Amino acid sequence: MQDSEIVNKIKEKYFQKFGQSSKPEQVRVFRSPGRINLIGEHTDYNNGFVLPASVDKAVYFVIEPREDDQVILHAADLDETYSFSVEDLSKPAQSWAHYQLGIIEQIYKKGLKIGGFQTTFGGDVPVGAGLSSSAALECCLLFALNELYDLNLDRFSIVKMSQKAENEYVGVQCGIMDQFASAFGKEESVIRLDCRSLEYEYFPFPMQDYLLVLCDTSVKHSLASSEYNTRRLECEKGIAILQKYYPEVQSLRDATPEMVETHKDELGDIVYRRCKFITEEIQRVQDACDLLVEGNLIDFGKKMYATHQGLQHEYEVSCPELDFLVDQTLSDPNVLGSRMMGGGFGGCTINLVKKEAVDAFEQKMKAAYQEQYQIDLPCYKVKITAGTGEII
Ligand code: GAF
Repeated sequence: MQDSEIVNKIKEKYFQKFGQSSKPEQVRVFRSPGRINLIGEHTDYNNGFVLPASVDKAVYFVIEPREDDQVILHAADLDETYSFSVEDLSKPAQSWAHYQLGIIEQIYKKGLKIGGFQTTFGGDVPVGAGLSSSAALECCLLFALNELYDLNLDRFSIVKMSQKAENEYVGVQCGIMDQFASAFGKEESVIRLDCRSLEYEYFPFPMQDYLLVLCDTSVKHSLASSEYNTRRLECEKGIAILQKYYPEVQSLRDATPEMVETHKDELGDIVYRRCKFITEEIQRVQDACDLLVEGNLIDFGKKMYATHQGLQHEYEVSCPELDFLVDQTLSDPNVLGSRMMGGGFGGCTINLVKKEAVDAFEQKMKAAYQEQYQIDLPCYKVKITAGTGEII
């Protein structure tokens, strides 16, 4: 669906819910996209590099300030409402509202103030598919409130506060990649982000004759969040051991695959494999960017496969459904690269597929997945679009 169609639908629901505004100029619309990640998985919380981009699936808020202190959140897709006083941040039963309350909490933690507001929000980022609809929600609301209440926050603050909302209020210990990609995305470009310094560079993504297609396993194994936290702890164990020999290693970003190899025995099998993957993956992002500059999509695709191998066997965050989908592409000459994307244990694979073969690719993947798991496989062709902003 086009942006304008979705916006019209959400606007319609807003006016059905709240009636016509007495000050129509105060009703504004904001958009934050979901994200993909080409290479650089689980490297963000290791202070490494990532290569995400924001896509043409987004969250939209139709929003207006209120004269009282009430906040009315209306989730268009669920047709559910949660209302509260702007100063009451107690956790509601509706988990979808935690992201918005987390944002308000961060505004207070900065010593800033806002008044009441009413909003209808919705969009087309598939939930639970690994496109980070949660980061899009957080960035969109904070960007909107920043405009409505002149909070004077720059994009970096919006990103950091959105990540903190997720860490502190929602309780998910995510890194910074998703919020950064949603806020800083640029049309037809991937972002190489240094998660330590937050320096970033855009690389035009030369699609040539290829398209990016996501294949959504439609599963989310319950291990996802506990294993995510376990991986973080395993990386910390690795750092503590490497630090004994290399005091300059403050995070795995400062370590090299050679250091990890040298201390293989002391790291032990599991921590060794985690550290090996992360140090190699950080290097892989840099190499992948060189390939983009050369326009070498063939070798770029090989890096995507290498990332998947590492995530499957060394970092162990894949799952049979994701591995199955990647395996299906291995003998397909129209696919340059395929890998699981995001935190793992479900969600999507990202595939670089020859344009003219995309329809056949989708059909083949759907049929194979149906036969293996008796599950329908949604496939999304994604375009890289701009990051968070107002729709005028
Ligand atoms: C999830 C997290 F939210 C990100 O911060 C990142 O760690 C990703 O998993 C793995 O690369 O999306």
